[in-house]
Amino acid sequence: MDYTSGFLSELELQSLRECVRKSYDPVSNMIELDGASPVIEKIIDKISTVFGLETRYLTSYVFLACDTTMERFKVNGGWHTDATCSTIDGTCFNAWLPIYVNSENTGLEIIEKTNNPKFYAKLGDSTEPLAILSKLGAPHLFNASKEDHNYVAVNKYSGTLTTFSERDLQISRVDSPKPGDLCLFEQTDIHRGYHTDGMRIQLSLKFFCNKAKLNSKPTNPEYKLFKNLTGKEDIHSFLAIKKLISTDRKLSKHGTLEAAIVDLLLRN
Ligand SMILES: O=C(O)CCC(=O)C(=O)O
Repeated sequence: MDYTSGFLSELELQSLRECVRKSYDPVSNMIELDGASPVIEKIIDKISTVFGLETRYLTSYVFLACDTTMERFKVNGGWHTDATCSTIDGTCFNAWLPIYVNSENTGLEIIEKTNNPKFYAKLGDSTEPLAILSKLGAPHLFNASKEDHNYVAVNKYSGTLTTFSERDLQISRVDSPKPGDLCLFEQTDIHRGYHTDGMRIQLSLKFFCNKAKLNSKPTNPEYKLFKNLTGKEDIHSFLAIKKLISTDRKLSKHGTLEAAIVDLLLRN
């Protein structure tokens, strides 16, 4: 991973906040960032400098981290890989960029492949959909395990279970980020946000390597439907169709409240 403190200037940050305020739809946390292309270009340049890879922008998500939104991670811990890495066959990056922070205890943890090669070798292909559950949340999955592990990674495609403990892994951390800082990491690196007290509003902008293709394996469940409907192969059209066929337009109980908070906190 690569961390840059003060990646955005105050002016760039203000303009990005304004884009988020205008585009935020509380039904979905996927966000169209109209007007944010200078920031997107800056991130593409940064990925090229640090990782030596040419990438294209895919989409963005907005996160509001507060005690209520983090509640659902309490049982299973929140570790995950990003779903886009199962849609795309090739290297994908997550650009984690806080735009509002008023908490001292907030940040990100990443289990990087480069620092934990043996662990990832056990997991198999890390683009395959992975669910990570804790002993507290799924005790029955630990019955056969002789080890004193507290997590299990379930590869839903290959059907393999890998138990593990955080104490055996090298975990990279971003603690107390400031708005406008940037953390770049691969989407197949298992990660989670952590947070208590106050609020953090943050963007996760997704990028994919120029050479990447749409994943045509069965691990991408909508691929065949997309192909039948459009005959196309490009990643952006796939994402548009995926959005179109998604029927989940139910507003969360907190949805309208979250929209009001995001709007209020991001006013410059
Ligand atoms: O920042 C967070 O709390 C979660 C972010 C995350 O999971 C992501 O960017 O994929």
